[in-house]
Amino acid sequence: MNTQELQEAFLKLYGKPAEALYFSPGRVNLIGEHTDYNGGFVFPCALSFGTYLLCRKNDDKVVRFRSLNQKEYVEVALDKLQTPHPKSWINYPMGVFDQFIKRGFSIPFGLDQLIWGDVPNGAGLSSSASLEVVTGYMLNDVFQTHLNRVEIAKIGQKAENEFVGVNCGIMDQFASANGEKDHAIFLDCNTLDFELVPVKLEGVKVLISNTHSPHKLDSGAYNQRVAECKKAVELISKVRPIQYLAELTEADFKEVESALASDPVAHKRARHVVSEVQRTTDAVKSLKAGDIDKFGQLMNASHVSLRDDYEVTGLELDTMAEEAWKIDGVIGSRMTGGGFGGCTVSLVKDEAIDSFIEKVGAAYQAKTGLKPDFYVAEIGNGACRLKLGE
Ligand code: GAF
Repeated sequence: MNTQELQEAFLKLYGKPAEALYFSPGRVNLIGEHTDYNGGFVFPCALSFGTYLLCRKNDDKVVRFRSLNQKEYVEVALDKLQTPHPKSWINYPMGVFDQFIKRGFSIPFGLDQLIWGDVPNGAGLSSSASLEVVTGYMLNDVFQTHLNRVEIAKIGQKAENEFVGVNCGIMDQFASANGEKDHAIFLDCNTLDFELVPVKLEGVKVLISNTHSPHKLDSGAYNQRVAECKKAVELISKVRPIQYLAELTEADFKEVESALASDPVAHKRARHVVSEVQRTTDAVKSLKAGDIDKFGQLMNASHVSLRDDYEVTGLELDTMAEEAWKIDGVIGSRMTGGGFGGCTVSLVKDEAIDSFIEKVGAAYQAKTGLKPDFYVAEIGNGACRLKLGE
């Protein structure tokens, strides 16, 4: 849908035109996976697809949540905005309202909202974070709360932690709020310092491959990884007090890893995190130095570590990445996002894109029985307000 069609849909639904229109993107992470909640580095970029939100104030003292992607329509009284709905998509935006109220901001009047997104659902490209951030960006604008983009990202993350129950890190919301066209964000998830690094690669595209494998990033499997890392921190802290796994260099890890001898799972998880933080630092360095081949090798190594040590890949993601590695002109390929299904991200030379789609697509379908989708990523800007009437 284009924004004109969205405005028409709003008018049809509510009988009055929208007063404002907002957008916040999904993201793809180039490297640095499952490092954010461990205080480490990530390197995501915002995509050109994301979530749109149109709204209008009302005098009815209710907030209306309506999405063109979802069947369910919910109307919530202003004094019920902090009560989660059982198992509903509404909890993502409602969690953001909840965070605003918890910070002492009042929601003095009702809102009619219409939401629509073009991030493929359940693909691990942050449709949820884009919904949270577009809601936060809208509330900040409509109620003039003067929060900056980092605060809006933090609110989105807290909404997901507290209202939805996924103990995610800040990467997705941060990328959605702070993305910049043709740049990736080198973010230190401990300090939230970040640097925008240009990703305009001569003759190379960022290709996203959607496995369409049933999305298994439920809070259970994800939260289990978060808990395993916490356990590793506790065990290591008996010999060297740390707050986050990312505080350890690979050399430090060698010195303390015997503290994890009693828990081989925690040992593997920690080894992934410590090595992934190093790979992310090295990858950004190599990109800046123009050594794209090195960047690609680090992407491949990241996938192997997520497969063997973090165990968040599975048949579909492994097949997609491993088939990609066989293609001439593929610089690197790895799973992206939380895992357990979703997408891979690959750097592919222009001339190899067609054969990638054909060969990887066929091999993937033969091995998994699933038909994949491929998108050439356009790296876009972070959350914004769009002009109406266009
Ligand atoms: C999901 C989470 F939401 C992020 O915070 C991050 O942990 C990612 O998985 C893995 O890197 O997208």
